[in-house]
Amino acid sequence: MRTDRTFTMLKPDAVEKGHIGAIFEKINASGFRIVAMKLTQMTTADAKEFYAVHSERPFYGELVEYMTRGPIVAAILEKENAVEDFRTLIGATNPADAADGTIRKLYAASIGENAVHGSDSDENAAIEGAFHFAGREMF
Ligand code: 3AN
Repeated sequence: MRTDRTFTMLKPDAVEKGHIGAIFEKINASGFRIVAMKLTQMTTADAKEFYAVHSERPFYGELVEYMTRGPIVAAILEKENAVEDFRTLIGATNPADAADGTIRKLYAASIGENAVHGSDSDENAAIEGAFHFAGREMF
């Protein structure tokens, strides 16, 4: 399995607020290469499947509603140590705990609406990338 790729989504709040350009500028400046990218909107079924691991959590319904309310930017990013380095770049799940200069510190409003997703393992990066992209959309 590749260990040099991660998967990200700029979530509906980040897209609504017009942060796509600023966030990708940080992603590029941090040395990630864009392997795949698109503006898309998840259906309720898509979001339920994508976040199935959280189905027993109290925030699951709210999370599915939030993630389907508008378009997202889905992307696959490549860099050595991509998963860990991207998690460092985005910062803690709760923006109140995120380090200065991280994407969530700069652009996220709350733990629920936290602007950006980053895969938490190489295995999930591959699963999540394949969820959103066909092979011919990866470069
Ligand atoms: P991360 O996105 O940092 O990997 P996860 O996987 O624990 O965090 O959570 C997935 C998503 O679920 C978060 N990005 C956030 O939108 C939402 N979420 C997580 N924890 C909470 C919470 N306590 N209350 C509301 N939403 C949450």
